[in-house]
Parts: sequence; C-alpha cells; structure tokens
Amino acid sequence: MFSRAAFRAGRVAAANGGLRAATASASTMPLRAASAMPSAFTKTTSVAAARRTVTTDAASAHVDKSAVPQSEDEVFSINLSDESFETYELDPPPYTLEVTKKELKKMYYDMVVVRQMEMAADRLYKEKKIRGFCHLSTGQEAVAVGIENAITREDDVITSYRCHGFAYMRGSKVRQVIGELLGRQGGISYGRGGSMHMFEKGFYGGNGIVGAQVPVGAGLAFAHQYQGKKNATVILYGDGASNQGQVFEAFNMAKLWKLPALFGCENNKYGMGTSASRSSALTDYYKRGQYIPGLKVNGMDVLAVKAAVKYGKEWTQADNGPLVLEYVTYRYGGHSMSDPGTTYRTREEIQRMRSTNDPIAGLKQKILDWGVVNEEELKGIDKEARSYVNEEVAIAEAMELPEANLDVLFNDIYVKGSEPSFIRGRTADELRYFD
Ligand SMILES: Cc1ncc(C[n+]2csc(CCOP(=O)(O)OP(=O)(O)O)c2C)c(N)n1
Ligand SMILES: [Mg+2]
Repeated sequence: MFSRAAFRAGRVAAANGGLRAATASASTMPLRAASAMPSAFTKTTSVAAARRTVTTDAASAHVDKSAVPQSEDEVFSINLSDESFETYELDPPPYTLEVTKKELKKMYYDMVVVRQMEMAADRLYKEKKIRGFCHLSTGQEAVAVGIENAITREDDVITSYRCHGFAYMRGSKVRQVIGELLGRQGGISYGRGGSMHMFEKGFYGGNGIVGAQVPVGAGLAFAHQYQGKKNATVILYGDGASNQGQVFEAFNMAKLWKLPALFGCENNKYGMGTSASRSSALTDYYKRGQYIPGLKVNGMDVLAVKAAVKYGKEWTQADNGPLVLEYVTYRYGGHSMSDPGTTYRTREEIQRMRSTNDPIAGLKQKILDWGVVNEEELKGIDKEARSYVNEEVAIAEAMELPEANLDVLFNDIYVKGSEPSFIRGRTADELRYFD
C-alpha cells in the first residue's frame, strides 16, 4: 500500500521530467514546475497555487502535432494548460494526459449527444409533453463526460437532480432518459420518477433533495472499502448544496474512515437564482473539506476533467482517503424549465460563456487543430450524434404509457421478494398488501 507521501513522491518523479523543473530557481520557476518540488515544499506551493485562477477556456490544451499518430488506437500525450488546476494541500495532477484519437472522438460525440438530448428535452417540455421538474445541464457536458472517461463501470457515481447526462454516460440509452421524462413505461424508472430519478448500474441518481446524495455517496464509498474493492465513488453536488450540513458530516466520516470518495462540487456559479458569492462565505469549494485535500479543475475542458478524476481515483486507490474536487463550469439555461435564467445574471455573461468557453466548441477546435479529425469527418460525427438522439427520441415518444390504474404506483418499489407484508396509507383502506 502507498502512503500519501509515497503517492506524492511518485507524482514528483512523474512531473520531474520537465526541463523547467530542473533548471528554474524556486523563486522564479512557474507554478507547474514548482509543483514538482519535494513534498516538504508542498505547503508553499499550494499557497502560491491558491492565488491563481483556474481558466474556463475549453480549448487550452496543446499538442505537438507531429506526435499525433495515424492509428486510431495508438496512445499519444497532450499537454494541459498551466491553468487547468488549483490545489489545496495537494500536489497537482500531471499536466500531461495520454489519449487516443478514438477516445477524443468518442468524448466529442458523447458531449454532442448529451447536448442534443438536453435540447430535445427542452423542446418536448415546451411542447408540454414533459411535465413537472426538469433540470438541464447544457454547458456542463464536459463534467459528466470527463468523469466517465476516468473511471470504470465498477466505480460509482451519484449526483443531484441535474442528472440526465450522467445517466447516459453511465450506460443508459437516450430513449430511456427521454422515455422517463415523458412518463413512459420504457423509461428508466418505468415512467414514475421523471427528471430527477435516473438510475443505472453504478449510478445512484438523480436526487431531488439538495445535498442528500452526498452522505449516500459516502456510504457507497464505504461499501467499496468494506468489500475490499479498489473502486472509487464520484459524488457530485452543486455550489448551493455545498453549504448543507450533511455535506460536512459526510466529509468528516469520509476522512475518519479514509473512504475512497471523490467529492466534487459542480460550481456552475448559481444555485437557482442566487450567485455563489451570495450564498457561500468561501467560494473556493475545493478548500471546503478543510482537512481533506482539494483540487479545483477547469470544468469546461473535458481533458482537464479526465486528468483530475484519473488522479483522484489513483489517490483513493493508494488508500489516501477522500478528495474534494471543484469543477468550474457554467449552466447556459435557467435552473429548471420554469426559470428563464436571465433575471439574476446578464445575457452578456451567458453569451460570453457560450461563445468563448463552450466545452464542445473547445474540444472541436482542438481535435481539428491537432489533425485528429478533418472538417468532413467532424461533420459526420455531429450528424451521427444528432441522428442517434432523434431516433432515440422518436422511440421514446412511441413508448407505452404505464397502465392507468393506482396499482402500478406500488410496483417496483421493492426488489421482488423483499417486500414487507404491507405499506401503511393515510387511512385503513389505503393499506397496501404485498402478496
Ligand atoms: C433540502 C432542499 N432545499 C431546497 C431545495 C430547493 N432547491 C432545489 S435546487 C436548489 C439550488 C441548488 O443549487 P446548486 O447546489 O448550486 O445546484 P445546481 O442547481 O446549480 O446544479 C434549491 C435551493 C431542495 N430541493 N432541497
Ligand atoms: Mg449551482
């Protein structure tokens, strides 16, 4: 087993390959090189790191074009921007990431699918085919896609109500997500849950109570540890949720028990109509774990997200316990479908994020620049993603509705065979017996 110091030492060795680290003096060296110094200097570097602001530029990674291979499956290295991370009591992840052309294209495809799926939900809602709550993640696609590319299906994910993209990334089909939104029998929760109730193997929702998923996520991490598995649990919550007491209770137990928990605040700048700075006394969400090291990451850059979560997973696998990540991101739409999203922020702000920091446009620019795809191939990927979503939406719209009787409300509450003999109702005649 690795100690925290050994983990650091490994990172130092990995990062020390850089010429900058070897030649610059401590006072003049850039942050990235400074981070490669021995662990005795970590405190100093994290203070320096705290002064920096993580970029939300979605196209800040670079590559030596000649290093991009012909083959789809050959691994090559990309360099992340120096401004991809900020750390708290932690050395930053390596600023290089190994990828393949195939993987980059798949990341792009998945982000487009998530965006198209959310846009379809938006349209269906406006057509009044989807009712009730509906929270879209347009603008935040790099978080769900980057995370999934850093973990395996044996790891767990749990999040808030802004969950459609995560459900898709965990393996659900778009038809199941849209079917659920439409209240159809073929939806993920058989049409009885709706927007906030998406589940998949290794994906525990979809949780409507702000912050409630955080202690549940700590429990999932505990289960991995208890079973002796080397898997991690990715636990997401918002900037608004970060002030919930139960978040800190979960931090405490996770630290005491050294749980493999990657807490992660999706800082999209607002909780409903309240800006982060109005709701949080400290908006450095990656430092809010106090005794838990933290990592702030450019949440608009899918590659930086992947690198951060990969590092986080290795951290937990080395038995270092939890981390608190902060994904700096932005939601383009309102909080939910009933919020136009323009009364508490300016249209210019939204427009600026859309036009200069968009995660999909950012990766698109990079893969074109690097020669991973040409214009024509990229158009093909866009078209494929769009047709997939359109076909899936059509299938969802054709799905049956659940039977129109009250009995169906009691189906699928318990795993078959584990039902109690009855559930109480408000009155005696509402008692529901399972036989
Ligand atoms: C315990 C609880 N309190 C209040 C609400 C109402 N509510 C729903 S979402 C939300 C804001 C949460 O914002 P944030 O955590 O930043 O997540 P985001 O919506 O930005 O993804 C609030 C207050 C709730 N669902 N649960
Ligand atoms: Mg928020």
